[in-house]
Amino acid sequence: MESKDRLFNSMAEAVVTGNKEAAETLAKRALSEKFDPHEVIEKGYIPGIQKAGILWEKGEYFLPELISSAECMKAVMAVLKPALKASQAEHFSRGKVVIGTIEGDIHDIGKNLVASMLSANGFDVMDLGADVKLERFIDKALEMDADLICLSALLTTTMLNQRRLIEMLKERGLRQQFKVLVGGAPVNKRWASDIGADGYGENALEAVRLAKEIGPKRGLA
Ligand code: B12
Repeated sequence: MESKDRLFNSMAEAVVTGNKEAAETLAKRALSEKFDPHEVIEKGYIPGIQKAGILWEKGEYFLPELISSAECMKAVMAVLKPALKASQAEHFSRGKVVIGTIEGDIHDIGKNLVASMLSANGFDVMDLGADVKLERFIDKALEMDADLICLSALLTTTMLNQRRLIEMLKERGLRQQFKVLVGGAPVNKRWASDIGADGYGENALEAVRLAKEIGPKRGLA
């Protein structure tokens, strides 16, 4: 147990210091020791990017450091993704999801995590990336007859686009056709209810729980 905690600490440390090689090596080690990839992300790596964020807020880190930490998260997710998928035993689709970081916003670490977890939990996920135009979310959701649209926003300015997207769905008479989940650091339950979203998830696990609860039109969950 103690060694597991030590491993988690080393993972966080690798992300904080932007040591991509160490971050990847530790992820591979965790896999070879058969650790649960969800736990590894939640307890090992997320605390690292959060700490980098705190150092940035304190003015001790600047953009280059933050970018290095973000690169570590991406590298680690690439290593862990197959294991996340493999940990999902069922092979039916729980529903179709369109996900992306909203227009004007390039933060994609949290969105990637949510997308990976949804996919690992049996959803068909179409990840549109970051800085996604509002029309594109709607076009794609229509094209694939999605159940859920998941919108990530990390900036107080871009979270306004979550509201805008819901307005656009209403204007086009499509609001009933898709459930909309919102998330991201500045977002909360109150905001979700103010803008008429169907749900707010504080983290990736919560996103999965909500998606299972409210998601599928076809009652597969
Ligand atoms: C890493 C980071 C960056 C990286 C992003 C790299 C990348 N590829 O994503 C870089 C360095 C590029 C960056 C750039 C900028 N950043 Co920045 N960044 C951060 C930082 C430190 C961490 C974000 C993160 O990845 N967290 C870890 C992930 C795992 O958490 P998360 O994103 O919150 O996601 C979780 C939940 O929110 C939830 N979730 C997320 N999305 C969704 C969606 C749904 C549907 C659901 C249900 C749940 C859900 O689940 C996720 C997993 O648990 C935050 C600080 C913070 N406190 O958030 C600042 C922060 C978000 N950035 C900030 C700023 C200002 C910027 C810049 C404008 C800086 C600049 N001057 O250029 C630019 C943005 C440019 C733009 N147009 O987007 C501010 C925002 C302030 C504000 N109030 O708006 C913050 C808060 C830092 C600060 N305190 O000043 N940033």
